[in-house]
Amino acid sequence: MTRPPLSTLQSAPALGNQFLEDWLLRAWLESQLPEELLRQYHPILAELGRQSGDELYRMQQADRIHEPRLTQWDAWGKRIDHIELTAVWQHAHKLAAEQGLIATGYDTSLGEHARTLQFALAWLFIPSTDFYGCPLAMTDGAARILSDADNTALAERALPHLLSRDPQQFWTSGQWMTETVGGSDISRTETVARKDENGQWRLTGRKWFTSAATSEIALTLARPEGNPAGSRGLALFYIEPHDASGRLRNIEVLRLKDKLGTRKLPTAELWLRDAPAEPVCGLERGVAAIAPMLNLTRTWNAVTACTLMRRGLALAGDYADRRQAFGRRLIDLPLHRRTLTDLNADWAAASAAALSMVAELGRIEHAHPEADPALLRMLTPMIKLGTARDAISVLSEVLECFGGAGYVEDTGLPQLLRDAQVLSIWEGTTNVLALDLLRAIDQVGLEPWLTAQRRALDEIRDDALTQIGKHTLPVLEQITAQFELGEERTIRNARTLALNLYRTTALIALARLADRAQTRCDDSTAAKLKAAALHFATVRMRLEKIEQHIVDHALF
Ligand code: MFK
Repeated sequence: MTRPPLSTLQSAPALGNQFLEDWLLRAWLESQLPEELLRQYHPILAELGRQSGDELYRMQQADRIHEPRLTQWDAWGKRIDHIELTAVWQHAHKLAAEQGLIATGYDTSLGEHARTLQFALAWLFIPSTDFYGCPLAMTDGAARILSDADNTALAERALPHLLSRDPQQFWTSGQWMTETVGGSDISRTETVARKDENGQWRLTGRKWFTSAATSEIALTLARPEGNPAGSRGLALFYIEPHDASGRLRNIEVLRLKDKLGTRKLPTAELWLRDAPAEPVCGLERGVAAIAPMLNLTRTWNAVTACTLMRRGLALAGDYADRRQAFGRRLIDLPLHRRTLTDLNADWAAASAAALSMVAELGRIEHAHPEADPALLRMLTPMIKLGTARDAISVLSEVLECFGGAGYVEDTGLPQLLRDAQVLSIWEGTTNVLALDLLRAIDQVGLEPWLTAQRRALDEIRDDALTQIGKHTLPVLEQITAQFELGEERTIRNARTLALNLYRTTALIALARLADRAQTRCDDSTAAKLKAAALHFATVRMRLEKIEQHIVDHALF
């Protein structure tokens, strides 16, 4: 048998230090943080960036075919419902605690920058840990709720674990919401809460999609017996699913979900049969009570979208530098270079939007006088839905940048696209979030958003960057002026409105970052950011037309 000559083999893409090579993340931190904090965190981020591109990435690839395994019965017939996690997940738990992936966000000594630093760590951690960011997102949400809930007993019990940097003490939290009646319309939740003869609350119902089923605690919704229908009749409960010996407490794991992506994540279907639970904050208004968790997991979702795009683009960029085709490196082929430019501009705009949302969150939690909760209420659904859609389209193109190799499982590349697909589903689909955005606009109007965008534009000094921003705002003011809230037409246009608002927000955030980079970053980084902003504005900004007269066509 003749073998092809070895010289025809070309090398695989490789990753360098994922912090030092990430010009956008570094520019963001340089433009946001006081010098002393930057100096303090630079070595920490550089070390995590090194691990992310080196041993964590190698470990992830070596562990590629493994998935969590559910064993429901032991050899002697006892029900055990044990979930065995993958090696990456076991390591990720330890690393997340040690690196303070949750604790940093609640470190009051970091002031308004706590969230920026927390999500900078997450930025580097997420793409190399097989979606361990999912339980971290929910843990963050639980920590927020328990910090604010005025329930001293639960706060004293759980918060030291959720905020621990000791892997032995660190707990993660699940969020058990979706039931068979639906993941979007939570108001129809069927799980019932009743008090037993000892005064202990117990929950009975079937939770259909519970991600990170191995977490030490979970927040969940149930309807106390006798409460009215609808979301107001639901209450928020705290659960510790396992007893001290690790056995589930009146909970059965019916199966692990056979998902398109995020396959390392043990998403389970659970049956609660009088599972003991504690109310977190009263016995009604459960959806409102869990909303802070939803908003935080949506923030993590947006950051995850950007980090997955970044991972795909880092690999595609490296590959383009080494792969030869048509007598040249891919990067020297004009059309390939242009494609990578388009994708990097999309990523840069998405990232600037997501990171500015994170900064606003940090300012609000630190009671910054200029921070505006109404603005964040709008930004969260808008940026979650926009970055999720970007991640799916960018990562689909990233796979194409590798030709056939992008379609082959053992390159590790297809997983990127499959995982990204969950981002527009988990924590609210595009349509649900578009409607949530309308609800937020309905409450406070567009003014908080317009004010923030105008203020950002006013700060821009560079001529070219000023032009692109200024061009966009009047268009948006015009479009939004045509909206009549509550009208059927507005609801039908909600997705278009949301995406237009998202793209404009992203462009302005990127233009402002590019402008700041001119005084705070090195010339090469500033030039890259300016190029990304101009490219996004002139080539990639895709404002969609709002239809004033939609008629029902007989399509479906
Ligand atoms: C990581 C990988 C994961 C692996 C696989 C997972 C696959 C997918 C699994 C899933 O199923 S994920 C789906 C998760 N589900 C969601 O994220 C919920 C999506 N639905 C919504 O967000 C709906 O908008 C909502 C459930 C909130 C609507 O419910 P209602 O009952 O119609 O709520 P309503 O009446 O609008 O609001 C109730 C209260 O909550 C109001 O407060 P008040 O009682 O004071 O009036 C609202 O203002 C408040 N609220 C709702 N959304 C809020 C909020 N407050 C702040 N922020 C928000 N986002």
